[in-house]
Order: sequence, then C-alpha cells, then structure tokens
Amino acid sequence: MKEQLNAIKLNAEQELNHISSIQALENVRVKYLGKKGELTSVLRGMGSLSPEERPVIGQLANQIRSYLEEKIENAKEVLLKKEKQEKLQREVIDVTMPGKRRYLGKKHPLSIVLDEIKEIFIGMGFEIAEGPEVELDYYNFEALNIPKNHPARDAQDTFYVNENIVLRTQTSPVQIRVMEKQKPPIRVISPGRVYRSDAVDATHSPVFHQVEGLVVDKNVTMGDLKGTLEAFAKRLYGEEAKVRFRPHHFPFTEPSAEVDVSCFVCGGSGCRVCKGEGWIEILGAGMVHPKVLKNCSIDPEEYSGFAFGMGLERIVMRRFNIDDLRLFFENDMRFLGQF
Ligand code: 2U9
Repeated sequence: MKEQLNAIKLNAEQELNHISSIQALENVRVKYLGKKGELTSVLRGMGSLSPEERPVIGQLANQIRSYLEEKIENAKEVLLKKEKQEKLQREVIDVTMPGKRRYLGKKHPLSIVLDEIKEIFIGMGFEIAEGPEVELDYYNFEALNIPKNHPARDAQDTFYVNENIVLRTQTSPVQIRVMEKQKPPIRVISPGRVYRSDAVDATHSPVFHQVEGLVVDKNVTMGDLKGTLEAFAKRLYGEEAKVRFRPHHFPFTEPSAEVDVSCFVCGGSGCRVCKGEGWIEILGAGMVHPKVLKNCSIDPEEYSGFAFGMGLERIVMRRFNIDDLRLFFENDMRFLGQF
C-alpha cells in the first residue's frame, strides 16, 4: 500500500509538472484527490490493514494529500498569473495606431451661404432678428402697407391658417415686430423660412428662405442703401463686383428698386450664367414707406429707413451651379456630401 501511495504521489507530481490550464489542473485534482480519486480509493482499502500498519499508512496518505493539495494550489496561482498576463498582452492598445475614420457631417449649402451673409452684415453692425413663421395677417401684410385687395395677398400665394393667421410669405413681419419694440437706431437682418402656395418645380417651392434687412435712423438716405448693398455685394462676390439699381415697385418701400450685381462669372461681358446680360438680379430694396414707419409709431418726419430683401435659394443656386431647387430639400447624401 505504501508503494501504491508513493506511485500516486509520483504520477500526480509528473502530471502537475506538465499542466497548462486551470481546467487541466482541476482534472488532475479530481483524478487524485476527488471523492472517487485514486488516493481516496487507496484509503478505502485501509480496512484490511493491521492495527499497527493503519496509522503509518494513514499518516503517509495524509502527508501525500497535503503535499499534493499545496502543489495544486501553487500551480493554480502560477496559472492564474500567467492567464492574467496573457489577457493583458491580448488587450494592449497601441495608442499610436491611426484611429477609425468617422463620417463627419457637412454644412447644408444654404447654411454655408447664409452664414457668410450673416457675417457680412454683422461686420457692418447689424443684428440678427428672428420671429414666428405662423404670423398674424396684420404683421405679414397690413402693417407693411399691403392692403386687403393687393395681389400679394391672393389666396394662390398665401397659406391661410384662418382669416387672421397666415404662414409668413416674407420675413418683413419680423422687422415690424422689431420696430414696435425698439426705438431707432435699428439695424437688423432677418433670415428665415417663408411660405408661398406654389407648386414644386425646379425653380419653385412652397417653402424657401429669405434674408431681409432694415435700417432706421435719423437722416438715412438712398445713398446709405446703395453704399450698404455695394459693400455687401463686394464682400459676397469679390471687389470687382458692381451693383446697379433699376426702378421697381413694392408696397412697403418708396422709392423701390431691384438691384443687380455684375455677373461674377464673366464680369459683365455676357455669358450663359447671366444669359448674356452681364448683370444678375439679387435683391429688392427701397426706402421704408412712411406709412410702414407710422404703423410702428415711428415718426417719418424725424426718421427714415431703408430695407432690402433677397431670396437665399437663388443666390446659393448660382454660387454652386445648382440647377434644381428641389435638391435643397430632398436631403440626398450624394448631393449634400459635395459641399
Ligand atoms: C420692413 C419694411 C420693408 C423688405 C424688402 C424686398 C424689397 C424684396 C423679395 C423679393 C423676392 C425677396 O427673393 S424674394 O423673395 N424682397 O424684393 N424686400 S424691400 O422690405 C421691408 C422689410 C421690412 C419693415
């Protein structure tokens, strides 16, 4: 029996020397020390021993058990350390590796140009004014000297919410609200979405964007208007840009003008972009009508003002050579990714 026990010790030692995983170690433990293990089954046979032999064998068996238990415990510690080391090795991060490329969003072309326009006017001392898109008929029309029977009010052009409320057809109501609240001097631009009941095609959309401007102070003249718009055109289109005013009519300005800029492609000699004209229309403008000032309790004898308005889509379409306005609103990534 002594030999049997020593053989078990030797075999177990041998196997433990070649163990490489926690699971294999557990298998060895069960094989030798488990309930049905080899050491246990030898001890079961102790009944047949003489009373003198029993304590000697018992002691030896216990020694071997403790010895093997300690050896297994040590081996386990070594294996755990090794596994941890390997795990750390596997999870090492090389911080010098190039990162994963993430898709970066881009500015919408309308925002690119609108931000430029805002910067230009902010640089000239203007503030940005905003207001509601669902607007009272009064602010959208009445206060702007657009009487009840004016064609601009035609149900074909205007989305009526009810008799008194419309989707704003221009951003001018924002400036009426500014004038009601604020005493001159006033220098604001009001960019924003406007609505017209138009069928969608390459050049029309029921929703589009305007940028309007308003200056009210003592002694504001048509010369100030021309100087301001000329400075704006030069900043937007380059120093060579010229502007010209053609007489026009708007209910809210008097006198009124349409404003052209010299063609930024051919410089004025005539090309496809300006359709041979040499000039491109970019703005409407004029001196604020005295009735409009009065409607906002500003005395037209003491104060005068100029105003202008432009359609953002048309300006952006010419800048980037975009031939269909619908592209702005379809959110096609192939289009948006180009800017
Ligand atoms: C106030 C008084 C007057 C704003 C102006 C225009 C001329 C103009 C449109 C043309 C078609 C823009 O592209 S469009 O949609 N606008 O021509 N807008 S003067 O006049 C104002 C604004 C506010 C209180």
